[in-house]
Amino acid sequence: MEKKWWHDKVAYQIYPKSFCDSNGDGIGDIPGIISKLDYLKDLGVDIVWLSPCYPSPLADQGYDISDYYGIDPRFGTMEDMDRLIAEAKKRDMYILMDLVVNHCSDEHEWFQKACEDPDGKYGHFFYLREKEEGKRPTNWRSYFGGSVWEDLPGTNRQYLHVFHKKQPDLNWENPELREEVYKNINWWLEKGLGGFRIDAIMNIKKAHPFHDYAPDREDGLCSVKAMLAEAEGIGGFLEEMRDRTFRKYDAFSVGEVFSEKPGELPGFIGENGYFSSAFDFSAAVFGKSGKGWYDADLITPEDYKNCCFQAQEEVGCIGFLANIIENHDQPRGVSCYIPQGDCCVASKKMLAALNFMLRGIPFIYQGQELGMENVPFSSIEEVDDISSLEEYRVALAAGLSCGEALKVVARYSRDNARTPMQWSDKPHAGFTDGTPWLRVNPNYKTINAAAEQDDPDSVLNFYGRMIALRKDPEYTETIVYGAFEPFLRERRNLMAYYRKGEKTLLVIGNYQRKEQEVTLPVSCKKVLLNNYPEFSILGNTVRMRGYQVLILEI
Ligand code: TEU
Ligand code: CA
Repeated sequence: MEKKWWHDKVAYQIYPKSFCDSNGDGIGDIPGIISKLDYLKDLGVDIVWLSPCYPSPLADQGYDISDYYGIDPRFGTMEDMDRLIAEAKKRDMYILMDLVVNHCSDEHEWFQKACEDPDGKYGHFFYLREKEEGKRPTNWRSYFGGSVWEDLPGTNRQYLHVFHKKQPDLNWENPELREEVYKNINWWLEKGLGGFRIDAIMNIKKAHPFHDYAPDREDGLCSVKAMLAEAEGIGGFLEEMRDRTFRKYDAFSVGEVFSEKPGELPGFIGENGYFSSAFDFSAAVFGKSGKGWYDADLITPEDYKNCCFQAQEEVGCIGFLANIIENHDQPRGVSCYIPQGDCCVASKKMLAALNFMLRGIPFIYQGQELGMENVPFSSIEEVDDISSLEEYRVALAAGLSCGEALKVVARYSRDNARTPMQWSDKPHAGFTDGTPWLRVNPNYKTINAAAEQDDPDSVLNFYGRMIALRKDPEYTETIVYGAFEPFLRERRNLMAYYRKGEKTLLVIGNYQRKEQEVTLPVSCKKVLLNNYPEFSILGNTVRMRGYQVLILEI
């Protein structure tokens, strides 16, 4: 396999609105990000992905873009952005922007022009259909609830939106639209960006001609996913995009790729794939039901192991997955993947190491390195996220009480990941001098960067050690390129695997509160990382404490 500059990198996702506020307006901003670049560099981060900071009405927190060539004044100026790219470069770091081109905002100029003249050039940038009284063009339900069809203001048409009605879908079948997208990507790459994270990309190819599918809920609608499952030929668009943009700049691209069809992985991230990498969402989607969050199954340690292992085995050496514990759309990983009641410093470190040592490119989401946890919501009024509010409604409609519905939303809400970054024990966790746009998690007094920097046993310092190990020239080849192979796969509440390259490493996590004995296949040469002070071995048998994790060279 041809080596690429991103293979051995460590990436970090910033949610700009909640990362660091430099001017006291309660909203994180680009100058705030610049002020924390040294923090990220010290941690060992190479690639920084920013969730959208383009001009946006923020109907979906910036995933509704009204100008692809600008920076929202809330987040700063284009000069700030240029400075961020330059400051990152000085530190050998790369900035990724978020590429949101399945849809734009209904406040984008293209959409405004489509409303003025639906038969003109910009009408063809969207999916428009003739409006028929009392009838929708199709019965598809949008991701955020309700029909995907909405009246095009001032016309006799309706437009398609698979997400919120303020996010009209762009018509990728139209070559003129595609040209606009490529022009924009190249404009940013010319500025010296390292690349892009590519949003919701599986939605750009629709199944034509549009038709109804069997309803899957009482609202008579069916999930838009039924249509996407029938769509063929996304590869044509993605190849064209790659060749016209990323490839020319040797840029890194990581796709938000959901539910690709069996056998499609090599096309996406293989040697000549559409993207450099794609996120592994297998644990994030585990147990989710078509009915809604209220019907989801909790994930157990065995399930988590199986999700990771299946994804690793499927990808093999085809390419590199982007491994995540959480992102801005997910609850905090430590609150989901660690059995309830067992979330503690040791178990957080165990989860971190088990995920981080998988083959692929590790992506850390802001605050994950501190062990940030879900929020104790006490009322639905505290929830901002549109998808959580819809899921609350769905849960109530299914007969849950307000209290039960709130519990469901609290478990899965995207706001869990969107509360301000916890920098210190100062007011509002040191995120802002003003009033934060979203409430700070009350646990910031103990879980915060300043306190953890001073504590050698903190989650933060454990992340630092893991990253340092990945960058240790003795081990880089094995950790980056070494093959993944399960160890004692059938053993309950044990998640263990080899990484086999120049060296052989064994990663072992005792995924339970109880102690557990593990007999090593050969003797241990060296303990590279341990989340406990002790390492108790007799012969080749290790006695592992609750939630102990070990990275061994054997
Ligand atoms: O998410 C795409 C996606 O598939 C979402 O439906 C996801 O499953 C949902 O957020 C769970 O509640 C991307 C972005 O990451 C997300 O923040 C945006 O809301 C969405 O696209 C629309 O741009
Ligand atoms: Ca600000």
